[in-house]
Parts: sequence; structure tokens; C-alpha cells
Amino acid sequence: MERAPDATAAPGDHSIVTFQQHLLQQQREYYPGAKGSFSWLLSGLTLATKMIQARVRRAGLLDVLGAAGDVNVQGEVQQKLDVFANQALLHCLGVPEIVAVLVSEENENPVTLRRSEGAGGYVIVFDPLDGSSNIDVNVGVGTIFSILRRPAAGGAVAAADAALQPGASQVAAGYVMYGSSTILVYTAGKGVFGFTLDPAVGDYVLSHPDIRMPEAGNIYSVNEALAASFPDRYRRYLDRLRSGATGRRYASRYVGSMVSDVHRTLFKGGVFLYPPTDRDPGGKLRLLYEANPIAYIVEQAGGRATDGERRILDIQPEHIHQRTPLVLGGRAEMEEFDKAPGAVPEPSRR
Ligand code: AHM
Ligand code: MG
Repeated sequence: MERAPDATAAPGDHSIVTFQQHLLQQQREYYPGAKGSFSWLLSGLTLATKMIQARVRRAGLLDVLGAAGDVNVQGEVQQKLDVFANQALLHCLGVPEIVAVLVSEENENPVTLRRSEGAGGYVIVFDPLDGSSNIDVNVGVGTIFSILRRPAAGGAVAAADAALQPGASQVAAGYVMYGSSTILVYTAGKGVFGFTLDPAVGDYVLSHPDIRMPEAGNIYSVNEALAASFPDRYRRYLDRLRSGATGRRYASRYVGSMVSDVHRTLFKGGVFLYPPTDRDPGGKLRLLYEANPIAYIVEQAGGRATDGERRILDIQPEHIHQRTPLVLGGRAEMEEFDKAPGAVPEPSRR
């Protein structure tokens, strides 16, 4: 895969493309009538993720400061990072002229912005810091987002319902992974693109144009400690992957941070699963701000994502915090899953 040159090593090198430039290029090509509000909204989103990554990068230091900060009246350093991430996104996206409703994993109810009639064409749904329980041990975490249009019925649609659209209606989706580098992976339905944050210039630079998932891989990714309570079909599928019956040899990798596990699956191929369990019979992951945006990216990269039975992007959500089982992977792994014998119980959704 072609990599962008080092932005700092080649002053004046015009082959460097920032995320903002990429958006403008795509708009010129596909949406010539666009008025710029979409790219404005994305610049708010990327600003928030830069603020979050700056905090994540100093997480261990902030813990030290946090102890001293007990005497600090501001109390800022005591904030948990997921609360900080949520506030950064709410702040940077709280533009009533562009955004009507914000839905966050961290907020029980949707946040409605006061806007004048006709303003605020978008609904943004996000998980501010997915996998945040891993932050204490320096494991990659991420922000996941999904962008929808506000339903045409305008003010008549209650805020709580504005986000209840199937994933197939997403205008754009992406995630930012705060890993060994900070990378933004993004789709607006015209392929998947990766932009690495260049700390020297403070901008996301196109590093992975047109990401395609390998058709077959050799990694499966699942929390195997829960396997005893997976439905039979999932257990048999995993048995087949382990036994070599598929004709391929598989290794197991599980970070427990969805963005990290999905990112690896996107680049190296294979399959990622979060099946129904006795603890979470409807699955653990959230449909609106975890499964949908990731499924959109995976499909755009040539893979598939299902809840074990249905295409994730076809599911009509009923609640903003609804959960779903999730199976996503490359063509070969998903075909094997389709063939695995045994019925999946109808998922009971929250
Ligand atoms: P979170 O949104 O509370 O961080 O939970 C979601 C995370 C995912 O990142 C990850 O795939 C999953 O939970 C791991 O769950 P488990 O520890 O049950 O394997
Ligand atoms: Mg999450």
C-alpha cells in the first residue's frame, strides 16, 4: 500500500494530502453543490480527537498530576478520560447551524441543540473513548463516530428518534485509534481512507488511500473466556477455524478494545466476533455508535458485518443504546460463518 511521504521531511511537497483537503477533493468530485457545512462538522470532529489524543498521550502523567491535583480547585486532571473525551466532542460539535442532535455513549439521552428552523442538518452519534478500561495499561483505545442526516420531517421528529435510522443511512463514519500512532479511518461511501496524525504539523495526513480488507486472513478475534455461553453455531465455527477444517491455519488475537481489534482485522484480515453470551444475550456492543460505523467501514473495505443473521446496516434501531451481537470479517471468514451449522437464537435486544 502506498504511504504518504513524511510531511516534515519534504517542505513544499504537494503530494501531501490532509484530511481537510481530501474532504474538499471528494466534495468537488461527488457533491459539487455542497455548501461546506459537512466539512465544517468534520473539522470540529477532528479537533476534538486531537484534544483527546493529547490527553491520552499524557494519561500516565495526568495520573501523577491528578494526585497533586487533589488540592486544585479546578479538579480538571481528576476527570476520567472518557468523560473528557465526551466533553471535547460535545463542545466541538455543538454547532446548532450544522448539528441538530448529538448522541453519545456517555449520555443517557440525546443532546438536542437549540437551532433555528431549517438549521442543523446532521445527527452525530459517537462513542467518545471506546475500550477506555484499557487506558490504565497503555493499550490502544479509540473514538468511533457515525454521521446521519436529520430526518426530513424536521421539527416533528423527536430528538430521541432522530438517530434511530438503520446504519445503511449513514452519510459518513469513522474511528480514530489512539495507538502507536493516531490514525483516523474514514468513509463517506466512496472507499475507506486512513489519515495519520503528524504531530509535527498537527494535522491528519493521508497515509492509507483506499483501504481494502484481505479476502481471507489467518486471525480470529473473540473473548474466548466467554465461549462456554456462546450459541452452538459460534462454538462450532470457532472449532472449525482452530482445527484447520477451513483449509487455513488461524491464530487468535484479542485486545479487548474494539477499535484496536477491528483495525487489525481491517488491515490483516480474519474475523472479529462479539457473540451473544449468557451475560449479554443480545450481544455487548452498541448498534448505533459501535457496530454501525464499523460495519459501514468494513463493507466499504470489501468485508461484511452481521449480527449472526442479518446485515448490521439493515437493522432498524429501536433504542439509541441498543446492543447487538457482531461478526465481521473478510469474504472467506464470513462465508465460513454462513456455513457453520446451528441456529442462532433470536437476539434479545435492550
Ligand atoms: P466500552 O464501550 O465500555 O469500552 O465497551 C466496549 C468494549 C469494546 O471495545 C470491546 O470490543 C469490548 O468492550 C470488550 O468486551 P469484553 O471485555 O467483554 O471482551
Ligand atoms: Mg464503547
